[in-house]
Amino acid sequence: MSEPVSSSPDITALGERADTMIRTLGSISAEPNRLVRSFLTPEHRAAADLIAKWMRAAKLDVSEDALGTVRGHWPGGSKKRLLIGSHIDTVIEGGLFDGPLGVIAGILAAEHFALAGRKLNFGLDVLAFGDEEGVRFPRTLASSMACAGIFDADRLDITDSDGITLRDAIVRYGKNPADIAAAAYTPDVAAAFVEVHIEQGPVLEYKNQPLGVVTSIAGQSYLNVEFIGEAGHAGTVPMMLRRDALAGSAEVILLAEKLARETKGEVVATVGLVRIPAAASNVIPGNVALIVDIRSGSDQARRRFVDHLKAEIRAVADRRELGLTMTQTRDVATTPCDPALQEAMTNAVRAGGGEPLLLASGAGHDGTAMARLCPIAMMFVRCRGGVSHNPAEYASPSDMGHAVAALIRFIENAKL
Ligand code: HGY
Ligand code: MN
Ligand code: MN
Repeated sequence: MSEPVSSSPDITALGERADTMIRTLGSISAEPNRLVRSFLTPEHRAAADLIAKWMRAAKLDVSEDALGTVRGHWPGGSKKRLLIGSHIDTVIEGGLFDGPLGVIAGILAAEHFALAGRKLNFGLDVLAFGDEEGVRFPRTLASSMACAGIFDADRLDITDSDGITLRDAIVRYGKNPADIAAAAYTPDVAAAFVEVHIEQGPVLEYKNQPLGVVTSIAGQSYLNVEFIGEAGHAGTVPMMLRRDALAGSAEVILLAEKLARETKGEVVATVGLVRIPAAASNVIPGNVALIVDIRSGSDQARRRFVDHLKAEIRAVADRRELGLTMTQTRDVATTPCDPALQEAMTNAVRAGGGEPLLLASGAGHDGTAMARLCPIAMMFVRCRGGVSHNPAEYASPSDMGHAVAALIRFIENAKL
């Protein structure tokens, strides 16, 4: 009996469906006026249920692992599986496309084969991870790490801002931490991991290309800095007698920006989170904590930058007679995408008429964890103005349709 043949992808219809699904998923939020969907929350549950419904409609076998990753499986002719996925959690006041696009593209691509009853030489697993943004817990990628078999159990004791441990959050979500190990794919099954993601930068738009192929995912360092000064009355303490922890923090924020600018693009540094536990307009801040997010495509440049910034932060503390605690809570190496998969992805994109750009990703992705399990590939999709982590985030239905069609071609021609 000849193999069933799936029809050639209808790019317009795929793009419109992707857009409708993205907007439907985007309506699931913890807050009415902005998109907030964090790990192991009721909103994560509702989003996971919707993803599972879509997977079942696509004729995929649906399951969920101990960290809430929703898995849609289409069996193939061997035990090998192509893993396709991204995340469904968001930053606070996030955009609709960062993460969900990769899950929805995976569902639509897998559906293309499943509805036609087409068996490939390998199975397809579409994965919806719930912990990529790291908004709820201070360490991130828990769900993809569990799939990759590199989940470290000591993170079960980290707590969110309400003091709830990851372990308790898993139990409250209805899962059993004892089942985390069973979530891991074995290398003989996981043939490759592919993620479709918005570029979150301006290059594809500038070059007028709808799709790109990712070469590597930038390495990341996190410096958690806490200054301890002396709280005081804003009206009575003379300026020269103050030990103002927020003024010291402000110096660090501007230093990180200045030093990063001096690297002329090699390193980027951001302070996006400052905590002032006893903030009041008429109190000299006595205690301030901040996180410096440092990224680079070069691990050497990033680590050199971290050492330099650490020395400067110590100098600020000394000069201002501030107490200082500084811990490096993240040191993630740059993750290369597999060269053979990059070529396969380039061919799949080119067959759609584009001339795919090769781009490094400044943003982090679940692929960093999945690369510890199997070779990875990423496809970038143009996003308007390169805007992301912002409600204005936007990818056109046409570009999303092209992305799904390219993913289908990638799957059709994959040699795993
Ligand atoms: O931080 C990142 O790059 C990703 O969006 N979590
Ligand atoms: Mn993302
Ligand atoms: Mn993101």
